Amino acid sequence: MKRNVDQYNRMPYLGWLCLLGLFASVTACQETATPSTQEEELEITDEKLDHLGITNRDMLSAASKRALAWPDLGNEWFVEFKVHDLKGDLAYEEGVVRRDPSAVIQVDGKYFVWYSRSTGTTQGFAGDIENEKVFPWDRCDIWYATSDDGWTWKEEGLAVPRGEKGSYDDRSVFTTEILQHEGKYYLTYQTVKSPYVVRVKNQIGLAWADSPHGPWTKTEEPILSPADNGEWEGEEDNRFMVKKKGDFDSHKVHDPCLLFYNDKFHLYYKGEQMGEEITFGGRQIRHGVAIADNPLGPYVKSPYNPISNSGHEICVWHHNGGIASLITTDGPEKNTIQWSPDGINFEIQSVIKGAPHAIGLNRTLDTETEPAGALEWGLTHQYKSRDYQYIRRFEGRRRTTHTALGASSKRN
Ligand code: AAL
Repeated sequence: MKRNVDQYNRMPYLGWLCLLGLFASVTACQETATPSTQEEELEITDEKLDHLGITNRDMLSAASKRALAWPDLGNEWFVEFKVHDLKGDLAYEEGVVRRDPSAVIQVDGKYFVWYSRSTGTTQGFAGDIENEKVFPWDRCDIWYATSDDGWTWKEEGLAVPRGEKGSYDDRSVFTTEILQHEGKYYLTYQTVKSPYVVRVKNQIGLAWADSPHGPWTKTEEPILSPADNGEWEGEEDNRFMVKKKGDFDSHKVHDPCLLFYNDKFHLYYKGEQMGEEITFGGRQIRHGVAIADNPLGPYVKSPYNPISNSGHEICVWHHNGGIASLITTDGPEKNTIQWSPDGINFEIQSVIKGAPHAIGLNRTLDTETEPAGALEWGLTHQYKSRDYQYIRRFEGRRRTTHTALGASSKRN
């Protein structure tokens, strides 16, 4: 039975429909976004009302109207997580920062992971910037570790060091990701040049090798930089004072993750904007993608950027011919898993309770067929204190029932 449910404001409605729709729903959204009349027809069946627990079809609250406009999603992407300590060299070590693990890959039967490593406490921007650390990820180098079982790890040593004084990466190299492609290995990572002031721009570097043990060759220049169309206000080292904010990535390009997709190299990244604000969803953090024919670049930012209006660290994987993305921490769409058929146009597939931070996915898992397959296990980091973070293992599991102890979970 069809009912007119739109005597009120239809815009939030359409907004949520766009926000939560699958590709098909978006098509529908685009169609209904330009109706010939002000009226909008939504199909409200008795079955749908029963499913949503809506008793009176003539008295629909704003929440009920939104629920009726939700796309018809299953719970295949609804995942919950547990986090465990690792053993060996990646167990917590006082005085050492190990954070932002890369994806886990397997070579000759051994798991490999790369990560940011530094030592010592963090003093922040009020300290002696020239000699101290402004963040735990300041003065980092990229190290790596191996494991036979994914639980006990051996730290193998330095993979990619900071550059020489005066180079674009002389202050810190950190938050790395790995791509294994046609017998070669590509590490992408964040770079900062001294001095590490609040307004410093962050760039993305790349190093490649023929073996996961290196040696690593860096590209001469960063492969990605922030947009240059923002304008600071005044000389104070303050990132909130701007004349113009500029693109979503006008201040920092972060968390690079390189995927080979549709015969091109897709560099997914997080952008921070000059003059960032706190909105109704928290920090203004968005994701973009830059695409290249060659792994070493040049990378061209997609004209569709930003491709996510929320999120934090990049966590993307191949699924069903498209790309899936875990969106955490910041923005109105945080704690969602999204999927795009083309690596650009992402739609929400599930809204989850939360997720481990800075996930390094396990690239050995089957991610193409099972929606949540990529999240079965991998690595994450956790704050032991403001100064020290350590790498842990997460396990994700699709959740389909909520039952009391001893009760049956059987459904008709
Ligand atoms: C992380 C990442 C980047 C930031 C910092 C270290 O969560 O987004 O890596 O620079 O925090």
